[in-house]
Amino acid sequence: MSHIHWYPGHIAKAQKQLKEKLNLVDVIIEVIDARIPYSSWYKTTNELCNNKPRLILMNKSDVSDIELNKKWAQVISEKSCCDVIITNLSNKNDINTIISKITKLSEPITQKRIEKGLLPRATRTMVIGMPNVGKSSTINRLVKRAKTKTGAKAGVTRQQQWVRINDKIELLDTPGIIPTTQDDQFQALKLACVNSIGENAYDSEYVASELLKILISKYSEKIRTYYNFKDSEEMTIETIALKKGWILKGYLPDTKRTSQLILSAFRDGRIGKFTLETPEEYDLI
Ligand SMILES: Nc1nc2c(ncn2[C@@H]2O[C@H](COP(=O)(O)OP(=O)(O)OP(=O)(O)O)[C@@H](O)[C@H]2O)c(=O)[nH]1
Ligand SMILES: [Mg+2]
Repeated sequence: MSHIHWYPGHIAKAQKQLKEKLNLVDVIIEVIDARIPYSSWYKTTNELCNNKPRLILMNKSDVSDIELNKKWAQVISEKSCCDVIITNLSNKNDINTIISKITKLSEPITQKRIEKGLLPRATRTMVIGMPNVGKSSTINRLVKRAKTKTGAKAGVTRQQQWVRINDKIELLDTPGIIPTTQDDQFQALKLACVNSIGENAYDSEYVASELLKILISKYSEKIRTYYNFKDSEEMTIETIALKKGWILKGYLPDTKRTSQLILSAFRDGRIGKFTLETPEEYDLI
């Protein structure tokens, strides 16, 4: 089995910087990826963030399983004891909900400042999450401008950056972090599937073939229809390559290209709206 080396140096630095900024911020927004809610969710955020008021955004809901979105949001809300909002890039309705939740979470802090006779100031909100889950895109949506850099690969944000959304709220964008405590290879595999791990850290043929197995076990009909496979036909990277005509000289299947095409079709939601894990698999229900 191929090993996934998911811990690049810039993440260690980012984790240190995150801890340094903790005392400055009032509220934490944690962004997770709705296609892998369990694997992209920090189970230890409370300890990591000194029990600061927290809101979880389950993002990329446009490319994940609608039924599982609701189920996961409820489970994560119960387990984390904080509100979970289902969000995606093209949804405009969630922006006001996010802003009003931040305001609500910051009320006790504002109240304390008033009691201490301190001047009111904007609520400082730190946006955290694993790489590529959509932290910077969410900030841009909240400010309605491309204030932060975004991109379809892990590690686009390299440095922390403050962004003001109005005179009441400031947001701190942070580089995506995979916790050092996460060494579960199956979770690492799923993080690779959603592009949360830099592509130099893994073998794309291995990740695509494992993704294919998960999709066949969970969404067999949709994936067979997409690649035009009958129930009786075996579906592998090789057979997909041959069927699609992605072949090399000598009629050999081009497994490298096929793997990359399977990964990008999944990541873009072209095959279907898929969620790779259920709460039952993790004994959460
Ligand atoms: N389909 C879909 N794509 C999204 C959504 N939100 C963000 N993206 C895309 O996901 C990619 C990553 O978004 P970013 O905002 O850069 O992610 P990030 O969490 O800031 O990533 P790092 O800075 O690398 O940690 C970009 O290509 C975005 O366009 C969403 O809700 N749905
Ligand atoms: Mg970013």
